[in-house]
Amino acid sequence: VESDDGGPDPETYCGHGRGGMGEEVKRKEDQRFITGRGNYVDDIKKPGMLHCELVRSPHAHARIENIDKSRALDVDGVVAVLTAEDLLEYDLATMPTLMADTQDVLVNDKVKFQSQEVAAVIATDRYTAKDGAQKVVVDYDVLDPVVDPYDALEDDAPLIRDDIEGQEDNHCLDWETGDREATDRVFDECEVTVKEDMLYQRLHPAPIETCGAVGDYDPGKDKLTVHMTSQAPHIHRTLFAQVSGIPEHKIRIVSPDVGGGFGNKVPIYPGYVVAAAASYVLERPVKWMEERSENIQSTGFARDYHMTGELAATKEGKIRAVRTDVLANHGAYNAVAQPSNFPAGFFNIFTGSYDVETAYGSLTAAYTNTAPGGVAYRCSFRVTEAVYLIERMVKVLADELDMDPAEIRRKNFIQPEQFPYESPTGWNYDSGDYEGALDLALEMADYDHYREEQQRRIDEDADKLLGIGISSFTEIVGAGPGKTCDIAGVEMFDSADIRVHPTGKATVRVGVQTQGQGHETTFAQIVAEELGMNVDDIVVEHGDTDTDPYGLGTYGSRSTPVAGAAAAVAARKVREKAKSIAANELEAAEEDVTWDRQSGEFHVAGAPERSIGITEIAAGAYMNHPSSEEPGLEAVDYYDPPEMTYPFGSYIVVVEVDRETGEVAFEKFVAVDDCGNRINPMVIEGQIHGGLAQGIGTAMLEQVTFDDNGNVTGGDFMNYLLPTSMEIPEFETGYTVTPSPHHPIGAKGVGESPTVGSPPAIVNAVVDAMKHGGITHVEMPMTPDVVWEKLDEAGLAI
Ligand code: MCN
Ligand code: CUN
Repeated sequence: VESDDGGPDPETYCGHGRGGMGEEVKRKEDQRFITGRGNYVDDIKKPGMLHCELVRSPHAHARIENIDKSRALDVDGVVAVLTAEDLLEYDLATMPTLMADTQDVLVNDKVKFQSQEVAAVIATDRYTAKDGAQKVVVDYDVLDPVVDPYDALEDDAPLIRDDIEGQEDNHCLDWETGDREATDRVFDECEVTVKEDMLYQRLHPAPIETCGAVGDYDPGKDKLTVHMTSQAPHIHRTLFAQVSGIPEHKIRIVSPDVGGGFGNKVPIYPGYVVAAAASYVLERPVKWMEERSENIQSTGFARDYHMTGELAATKEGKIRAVRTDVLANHGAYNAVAQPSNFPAGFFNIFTGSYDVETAYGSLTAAYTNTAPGGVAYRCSFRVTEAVYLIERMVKVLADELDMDPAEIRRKNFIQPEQFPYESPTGWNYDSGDYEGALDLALEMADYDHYREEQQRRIDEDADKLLGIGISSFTEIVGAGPGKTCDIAGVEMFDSADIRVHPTGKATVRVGVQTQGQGHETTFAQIVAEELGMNVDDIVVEHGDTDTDPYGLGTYGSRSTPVAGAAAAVAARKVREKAKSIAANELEAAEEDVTWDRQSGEFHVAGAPERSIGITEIAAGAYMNHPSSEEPGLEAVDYYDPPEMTYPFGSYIVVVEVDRETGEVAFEKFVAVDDCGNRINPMVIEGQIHGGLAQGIGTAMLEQVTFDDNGNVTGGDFMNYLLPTSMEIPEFETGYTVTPSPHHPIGAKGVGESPTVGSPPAIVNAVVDAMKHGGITHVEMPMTPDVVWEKLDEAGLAI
């Protein structure tokens, strides 16, 4: 359903004072969050509820020889101890991962990563369950672990996946994209080539709320209700039905308030299955709630991409080809959370914002004795890695040619008139104006001034060096289309269901799931805009498979591109019917009635005083419906996007590097984003701030590391360093608006842009500060010791 009045032109979406598109509406949900009235999984208490604690393996690689439950069962209050043997009886000992691998729910034979789930103790309260868990005696035959993906692919590496028939080594998968021959040819003939190895380190998504579930099987209704921390309740229900054999209509998944997801809550974890299975077996509600260190050690991690990047260019700085090779650590199972057909996610967007002739990428993934994962933490399905690769390489090339990194980008940008643009790896970019965003960022950053200041400090041999880093990234968000993107076979569409009630208020239900992004506000704004309603008259619901239309969930910044589109289209369907009712109420012919976006009312052409708004129309729909229409006023839309959306931006970071200590301080941090038409600028600003903070964490502090035994070194926030307000500088944000031509309201996603775009800008800045010493790369996280080593190597340390 097209808009009948010229939207998605940004000019028409300028705010009409009712809380529609473009207005800084305060987040409706914050009232309950900031007054402690949120309702999270751990807030759920049910009569007779039992508590579950998992026994986790202290070894990364070990065969289980025996499990003795007896001492645990002797603990007063322990109701049951479950092991794989018990689950086998119900055919629940294993579960499929989102990439069709098979993961143990409770380890049957061999532990494959430290903290893997071995047994579950169910007791009357959490403390008793914990006591019981400590009394489960597991005999392990400890095997040699391998945690490094390079070591894992050595001939003499211990075989991790002996459960897969025919598997002889730790090789997980190979993947390639682009044109190898054409790319090699360009590299052979090109005047300038550059190459750099870089690690995008393993990260932890770190939501405030850890994962948890309350399973509640009702034998009277023969229905299983699972409250769980889920970014994708509907697809989780489908998977639950497939795994358990319980018919799908007899399962209800409720994802109540979710305290941050960041991709952590896309996969299904054994704890969810155990809580649900235990409630089924015991016929009592069972709660499982993860502790912080369990979350850090076992949850779906992010990145762990060992990349080699290469560019081929002319002496003038025109990039002709990009080549990359990656070794990916997938952990013990292939359990990345991404569309089924994309074994490397959307990494193949690695030509970024640049118009290059040809490109080729290859990737190998390895199994290791580490927790599974790879796609999480505001990553847009591995666009983080792709953007890091290309934005780092452009800087490497600029330094090789002694060119200004802004200038070299300008020379290579895809130009506005080239859209829709097909990339050498087959992506179809919808729209962009990369130079516009870069120009604005340069101006905001006072770029020329800092370049002069940088040189001055070098000339004067100052103690603190200055570095300026740029990243001009392009993202790809909003999966589907369903024909290319699916999760476990289900096409990646999304949905919205709008019901306008007799008094003119509305309930909107969507198939996506907010974890803090503000959907209760922004989806209401879309509907308010398209129906001329006041945003306060609309309530948005989500996260209940019994009541919401089926959707694929929130991740990959897809909510606005897909469910946002569904909300707009559903609203326009309601508006179609509203028009007929308006004509009836106004006693005019339908073709004489028009809708005015400014006033949000229908009126008779040529007689603006004869107008009618949604309240009267709703009354008409229920109390005086025209004979040509059914009573009621509602519509549902299932939206399969024709394409993805390609938000973009330019970030400029100025850092000061202390030659004595290796410490890095932020002087300036400018972020210009373009997410097409903006629904709520304040929500976007919040998304950008949060994501930039996580980008700073990535670049400066965060990394999941392992010791030689495969233990996560420091599974807590004393060791896994998250940035606090002390480490976060003042951000200066700006924006441009380049609407998506195929999205009903011209919007693109934005939730992951700042995390995707900022790490390369920060690394580029630190490298830039030392480039006169010949430094071409610094690995993340750039802690003072790492930076000092580089200063020392460059002869710049004092
Ligand atoms: N928005 C807007 N105008 C646009 C685009 C978006 O006003 N043109 C608003 C949206 O209406 C929405 C928010 O910005 O309220 C983010 O929208 P979108 O880009 O569609 O992303 P999603 O809603 O799908 O959120 C997912 C994304 C991802 S994948 C991760 S990871 C992440 C992120 O959002 N996790 C978050 N931001 C997070 N923010 C919080 N607080 N908590 C998380 O767990
Ligand atoms: Cu990759 S993290 Mo978000 O897509 O849920």
